[in-house]
Amino acid sequence: MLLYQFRMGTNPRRVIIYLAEKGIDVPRCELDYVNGEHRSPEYLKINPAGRAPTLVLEGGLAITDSAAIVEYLEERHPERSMIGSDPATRARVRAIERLGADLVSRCQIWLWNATTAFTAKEPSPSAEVAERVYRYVAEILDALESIIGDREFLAGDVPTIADFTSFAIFQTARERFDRPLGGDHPRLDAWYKRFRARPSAEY
Ligand SMILES: N[C@@H](CCC(=O)N[C@@H](CS)C(=O)NCC(=O)O)C(=O)O
Repeated sequence: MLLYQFRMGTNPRRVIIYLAEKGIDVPRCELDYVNGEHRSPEYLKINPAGRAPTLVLEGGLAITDSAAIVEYLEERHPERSMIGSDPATRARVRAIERLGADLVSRCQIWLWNATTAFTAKEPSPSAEVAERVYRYVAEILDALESIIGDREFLAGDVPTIADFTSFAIFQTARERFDRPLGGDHPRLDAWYKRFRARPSAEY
């Protein structure tokens, strides 16, 4: 088994944080983002989308999506579930996790425009586009702020994949790009700070 990753990439970090929380590990291959290793002919044979993470299994199957990788690993390691131990809980966790996945996608377009770090994706970053897209980001922040209520984690009182997905994009925005994502949402802000103190959140 081999996990292709960018150590600081939002979607790879959904898997990296999961592995740390789960207390398991897999061999890793760090891709060289700056030099475009993820777009090399060799890597495109493994993941035609040229994105990370990818988990390649012993038999050669390449799982090319962070959520699919996490679900696969959960099935292989069902002990101490990170999705929930009954159907209703799993449905709830997955619904919140998918809201987080939407947040990741919207934030990516926002960050491509709000910063100059992604010229390969957005050659003409635009503050005006960033401001407009941020409205779609805020819509999901408002929903998550309401969902978390007074609980410690997004889906309840234990950490789940719902936390890992949303936390990764908060961390990217806050720590890589100095944008206080969720800073104006007091419950999410407190959740972020609590989760950041966990060893799995080490950057
Ligand atoms: N749906 C995919 C998205 C993967 C993705 O967009 N990864 C980003 C890093 S966070 C990437 O590889 N970007 C490089 C590119 O698109 O060129 C997943 O969740 O794994």
